[in-house]
Amino acid sequence: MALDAETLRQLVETVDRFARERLIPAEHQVAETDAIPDDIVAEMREMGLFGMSVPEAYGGLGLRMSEEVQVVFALCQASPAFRSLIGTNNGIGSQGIVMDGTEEQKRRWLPRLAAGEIIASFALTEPEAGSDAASLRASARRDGNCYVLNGTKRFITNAPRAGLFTVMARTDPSVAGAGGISAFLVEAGTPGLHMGLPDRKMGQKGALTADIIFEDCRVPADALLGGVEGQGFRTAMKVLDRGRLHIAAVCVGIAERLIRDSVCYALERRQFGKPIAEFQLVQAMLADSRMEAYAARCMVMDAAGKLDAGQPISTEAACCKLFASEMVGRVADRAVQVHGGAGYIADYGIERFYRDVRLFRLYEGTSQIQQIVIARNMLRDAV
Ligand code: COS
Repeated sequence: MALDAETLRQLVETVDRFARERLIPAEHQVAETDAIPDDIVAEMREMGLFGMSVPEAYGGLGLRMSEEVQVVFALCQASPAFRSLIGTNNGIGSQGIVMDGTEEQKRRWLPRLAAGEIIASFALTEPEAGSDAASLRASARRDGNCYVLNGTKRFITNAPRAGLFTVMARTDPSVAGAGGISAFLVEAGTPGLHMGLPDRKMGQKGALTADIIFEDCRVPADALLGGVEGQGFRTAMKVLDRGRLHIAAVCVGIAERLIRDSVCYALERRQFGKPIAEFQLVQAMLADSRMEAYAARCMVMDAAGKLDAGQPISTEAACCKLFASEMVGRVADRAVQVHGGAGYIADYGIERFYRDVRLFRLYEGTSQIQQIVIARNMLRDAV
């Protein structure tokens, strides 16, 4: 649904205020406890944040991508842990169902995902299949009216909280690559589905990941996404195209927060008898960060507009993810530099962002995978 300009402005303003008044003050607690307080989760549910990308017909806000990214810019001025909680329900955890699910699967799952009643996870990566996702080994063997799943999935975002997993598994062992892979909707609590301990990560405390292990996990045949075998990898790639654009928007929001904090600090902090903001070498760092964040924002808005217009955006999404995730790494590095020694001290929060943003160059496809996607598409389009 295209919101009218005034409704969109109000939504973005509400999320902006929520981030400033509720989320930023809770960042330290989230990092210390590795958990998001229940009252904040409840408020996120009430605001509809779990269902931004779910069509209105299934209980979501049904935002267009160009609207969703503007909400994400505002939300992501706060720690990325908050976005991560709603990220899978809006992105990789729900979009497979939105794009390729049967009507029955949509009716069964999307309203609960949109309401934030359950959390969705996306289980593609395995111990031996990361960037080379099509080499995954998890298997789903047909047995009467069921499929029997076996295998291990690694680094699965929100797995410890999830009520529903979209699991990519090989239904046709005779096909080595993408064609033998199917997607399944597996409920948490299904016998044979085991959860690993939450991973101990470099950053992004409060955003949980874990292994999930399938041991003769039996799911009904109607858990097959879209009811068609052999489509799982293509679904995953389409979901990731959209997800990469969303992550680029996350990077823009965080970069803008870090720039704001750097400007405030540079105006307050005095050395050599004046605020460090008056020194041109500090100004150069601020200006470079502003320039790069602006470029990334423009890229994201352009690609989102193309997606809304129904154009293919595989190349644009990879460009956005590549540029924005590398950009926010540089911005975070400069933010530490502007803050000097304080940038290295936990109390100021800047070092936490420095660690948090490192993940964006890795998940939903490394920077090198984005380069491959962009170059492959260029070469394909040239012939
Ligand atoms: N949209 C729709 N279909 C796509 C697609 C896209 N963006 N990208 C690929 N496909 C289809 C291809 O058209 C092909 O279909 P056909 O068999 O019908 O021709 C199939 O998927 C296989 O594509 P391809 O041959 O390009 O697959 P590769 O094994 O070479 O892998 C990369 C492609 C490397 C791009 C893919 O494995 C990838 O993105 N890896 C990173 C995975 C990732 O991001 N992991 C993060 C974990 S999730 S948080």
